[in-house]
Amino acid sequence: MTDQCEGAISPPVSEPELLKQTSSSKPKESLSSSLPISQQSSSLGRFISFEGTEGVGKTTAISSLCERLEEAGIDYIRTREPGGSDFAEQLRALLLNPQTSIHDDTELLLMFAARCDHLHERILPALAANKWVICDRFIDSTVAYQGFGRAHGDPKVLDKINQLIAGFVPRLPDTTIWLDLPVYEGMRRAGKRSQADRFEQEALDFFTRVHQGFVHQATEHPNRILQIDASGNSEEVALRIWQSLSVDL
Ligand code: T5A
Repeated sequence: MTDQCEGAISPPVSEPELLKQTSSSKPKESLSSSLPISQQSSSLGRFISFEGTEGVGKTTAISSLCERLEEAGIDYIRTREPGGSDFAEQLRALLLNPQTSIHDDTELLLMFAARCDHLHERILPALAANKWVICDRFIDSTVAYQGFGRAHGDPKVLDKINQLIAGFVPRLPDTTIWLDLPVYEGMRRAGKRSQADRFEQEALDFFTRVHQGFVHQATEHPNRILQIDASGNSEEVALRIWQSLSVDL
């Protein structure tokens, strides 16, 4: 996961720092009048997740959005899944370790165990404090990766996932930004990095199914999930996201 924002001067953020990263808590009154998001919505905590296949540019786009939120004086936390809380980050390390060998059901349950801790330790408290939560991946990744990538869209597995969501996820994102890009293009972008994690080692057909999973989710939840064209440079993508959020919020 990269933390550097193309086109903006922002130093790389280490993973522990990323976990703690919040906005500079500027007062709400400094909200610019040119901000496309209404002033009314800025006073409420918003939960925005980012989704997509490998390397589509979520981390980069989140950095751009966070810069805009800071400029607008909106208080936010930036987080990610799997991970985002101390315990969930320990599970992340196990889940992404190429040496880890586990049953698909174990992987699914660990994703939810991590999510449960993340929700109760970070997401829900932040929302209760009227902060915005910007989260790199959430439930739709589980449907896409475990439901479609691993289980080929098996309705029984999708049903299990939906039951876990209903039972253990008390708050869904208000808006999900799905960065849509041909799978091979995302892999090309991500492939510039040296070491592949446990998921990145999967073959192209796995990620093709993952992409189908995001298509499935966008079809099932058209009001929550905004499909954003992730092609073009990072500034173009950031602008599309900002304009979509201004319409949606
Ligand atoms: N997972 C996760 C599950 O299986 N189930 C679940 O329930 C959950 C929550 C997480 C893994 O866990 C799996 C899915 C994942 O495999 P991760 O490290 O968070 O692992 O992996 P990714 O989310 O895929 O993160 P990546 O860093 O690989 O991809 P990003 O964040 O989408 O992309 P980003 O911004 O790092 O960009 C990748 C490269 O492209 C460049 C960047 O500079 C960077 O080099 N780039 C662009 N290049 C050209 N044009 C643009 N517009 C660009 N935007 C970025």
